Amino acid sequence: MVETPRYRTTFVRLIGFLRPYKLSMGISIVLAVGSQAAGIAGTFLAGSVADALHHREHHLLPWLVAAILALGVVRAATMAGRRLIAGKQALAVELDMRTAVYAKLVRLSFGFYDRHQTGQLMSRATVDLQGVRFFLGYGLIFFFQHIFTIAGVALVVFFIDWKLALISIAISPALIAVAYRYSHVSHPLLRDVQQKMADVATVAEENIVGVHVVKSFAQEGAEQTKFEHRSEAVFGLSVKANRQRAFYVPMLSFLPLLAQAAILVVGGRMVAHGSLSVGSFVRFNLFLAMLVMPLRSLGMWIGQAQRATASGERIFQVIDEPEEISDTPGAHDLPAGSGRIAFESVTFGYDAARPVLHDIDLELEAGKVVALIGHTGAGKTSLASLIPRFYDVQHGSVSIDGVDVREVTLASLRREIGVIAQDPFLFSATVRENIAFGRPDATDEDVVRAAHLAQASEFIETLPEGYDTVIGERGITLSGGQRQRVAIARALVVDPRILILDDATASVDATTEAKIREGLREAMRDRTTIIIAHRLSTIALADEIVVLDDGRVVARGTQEDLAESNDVYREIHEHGMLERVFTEEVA
Ligand code: DCP
Ligand code: MG
Repeated sequence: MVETPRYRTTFVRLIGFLRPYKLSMGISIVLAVGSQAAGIAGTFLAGSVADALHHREHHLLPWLVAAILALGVVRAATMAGRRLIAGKQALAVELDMRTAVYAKLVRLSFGFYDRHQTGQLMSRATVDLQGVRFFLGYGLIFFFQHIFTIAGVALVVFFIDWKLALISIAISPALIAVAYRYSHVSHPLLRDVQQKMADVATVAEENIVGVHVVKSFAQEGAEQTKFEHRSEAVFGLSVKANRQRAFYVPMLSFLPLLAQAAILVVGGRMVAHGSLSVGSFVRFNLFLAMLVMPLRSLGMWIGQAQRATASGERIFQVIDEPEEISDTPGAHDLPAGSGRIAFESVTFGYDAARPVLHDIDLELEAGKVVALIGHTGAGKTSLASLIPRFYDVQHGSVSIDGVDVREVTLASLRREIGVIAQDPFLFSATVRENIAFGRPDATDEDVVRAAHLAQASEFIETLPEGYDTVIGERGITLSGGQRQRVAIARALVVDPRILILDDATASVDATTEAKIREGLREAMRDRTTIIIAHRLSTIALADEIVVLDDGRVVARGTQEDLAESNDVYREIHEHGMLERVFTEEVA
């Protein structure tokens, strides 16, 4: 059953989830054992009925039947109690595990999400949790119940006739061997099935999220083929697993029948010779029938434990993932300040071996607006994402008002930084809830004020239910420019010291862009603002421009300075969006 130390560790850790439920586990096991004991006693009395009939002691019959019935009631009552208690505990364990996984998922850093596919994570949070849930909830209780039944029945049959008992027990080693073999071959296979299932989830997820791309390139067919291939891989492996099951499971239930046949032959002869009572013969057969189920279930249980452990391994991989970005011991809140940002010899790469920012020294004055420009891939977004500590630098430091961002708590740091991403994500909730996301206690006035600053209030008021309109998947769809303005309002409602706008106006037309720009002018007042921009009109908002090229700061200055001295600036100016917008504006 146990293959590797890692496997054993995972198993032990899974069991650890039961620790808070020791009491209810204990009670459930006692009840489970109690119901089995009542079953064994009842079966024993059934043999006594046969003896009573054989010896014509008819007056005993009513008593025996009453006792059997009473035992039946005890059995039913304990079973009901066990189901109630164990069922609740199973649900509670599931809740705990789910909470542990999600608590980890929300704490994990951007780097983790860069490295993992959404489908893989979703499958861990759902399919794998399911695999573990049943096992942890009921598995162990069943295990004890089966073990008790097997041991109890074995004891009773030895007491009746040890020779017959030996015959019936003789089959157990073979049974255990087959069960072991089964779990041994099934574990790696089942893990592969789980893995391939996650692949399927990934393709499905990408096709749903990326439906626009798939359709606009008319790749439905190709994507379907890809999906089918992955699904077929799951099918193939599952068929293989099914073949194993089809062979081993019947085998596990057939072996005990061999023992039963032997008992019928040997025991029958003993009854004929008078060395065994009819009652004991009946008991023996009933007890053997009673053994078949637990023995077989034990085999199944091993398979289930295997599956749960395979799932557990994958869940623990998430739970064990180091939190790359977390509060350092002794972290304090970001002290009050005006928002001066300093990069000192910063080198950073998503993969430490491949830096995308090299030796950056940059100081941004408090309350000023800086436009960050550069070719695509120059490292603009990367540089900006170091300020809220979405990633940590490999060398050097990033500080705000003289304090290294790694020394302060993430919560206090991020509260002071409003980030508007290149493609802002809005929740499927009301406009109000989206704007108040970073400050759930924001009043209606706060929300309206932020929307006003972001030039969003006008269009929000024309929505069917104003600020209570549900947007996103469950509601109406906003245009790119509208989403961007809601995102700006969301950033402003927390009143951050620092504002980072990543290409915030790239996806909107010139008129909307002009409106957003107006909103920004207000929003940027008294904040240090970094605008990653491509349009000259947006860049015009800035007090200063910083030019990044290939991960290095190559120039900084005003528009006029750079127009004369900087090649990158001129190049962007001549080719990129800058020129186009510029002409549009002039026109
Ligand atoms: N990069 C990476 N992993 C990520 C994000 C980026 O390896 N999760 C790489 C891709 C680029 C480099 O880092 O080679 C810089 O990427 P940026 O996103 O910082 O580049 P820009 O923001 O300047 O580009 P754009 O104008 O296209 O947004
Ligand atoms: Mg970018």
